[in-house]
Amino acid sequence: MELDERRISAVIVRRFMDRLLDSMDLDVAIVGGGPAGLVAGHNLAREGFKVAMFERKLSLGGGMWGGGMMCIQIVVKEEGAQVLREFGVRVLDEGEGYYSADSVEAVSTLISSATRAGLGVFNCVTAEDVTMREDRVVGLVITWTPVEMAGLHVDPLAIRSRFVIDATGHDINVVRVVERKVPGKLMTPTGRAEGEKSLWSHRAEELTLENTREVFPGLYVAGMSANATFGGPRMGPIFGGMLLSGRKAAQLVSRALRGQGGRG
Ligand code: 48F
Repeated sequence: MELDERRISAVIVRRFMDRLLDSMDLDVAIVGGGPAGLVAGHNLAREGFKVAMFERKLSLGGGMWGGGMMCIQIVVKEEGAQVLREFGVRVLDEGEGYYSADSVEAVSTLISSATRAGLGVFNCVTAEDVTMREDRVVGLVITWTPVEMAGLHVDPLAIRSRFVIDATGHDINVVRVVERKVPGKLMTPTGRAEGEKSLWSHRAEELTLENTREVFPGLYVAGMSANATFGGPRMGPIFGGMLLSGRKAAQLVSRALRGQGGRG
């Protein structure tokens, strides 16, 4: 068989367009492919919901690849170690309740598990805005990251989603846009994004989980986004909170979808 370049190109374009068209109407749109978003996406996809992830960068994994200061190891407590083991990541017992894992193995395993579970991934795609109705967020406005980077004046596209999860980490990019542009208040003490506080690993681990919840009708926060939205501290290279937050976000959204007669 002689390879035909047109055939190669056509396969790529058709497959991608099928995926994009199929994602115009989602159960859950996850913005951000860090550890929290990946666990949430994996669990929701495994339940049978129609879920897609939009990640600004070329690669998924967010801030997990680099471990702490590019020493490619992460640290977790027992509950986080348990989540990693469930995914098949090898975990070392460091004693006294500390566990470690290779960050590259952890990220690549999460990505592989999530995509195999059925999570539709759109990398190099930035969520630049949300779509709204009177009382809730109903989807995302997306564009190619290179368009955003080049500052090109190109109109975006929009997708519909019954729920959106902001898993954009420290920057809380979806929450910020809702705070700025959607009428109404966030479900935070001040009605606005409270902003992240300085590093306190122990407290941050607890708060990440507590703060993982709905922040505006139709919009949930997970991972570092939860703490930055509700005013918790950052936690440094301890990642159990991110994993458990992703799991909790999936549970909450799953319950909400089932309450609406969802597909999963
Ligand atoms: O930052 P990130 O890894 O978020 P996370 O899952 O985990 C936080 C930890 O990595 C670390 C930490 C733990 O100690 O504090 O920072 O909460 O991943 C967030 C992802 O969101 C993408 C961004 O490129 C990153 O990969 N992202 C941010 N804004 C957008 C976006 C956007 N507007 N559209 C698409 N992706």
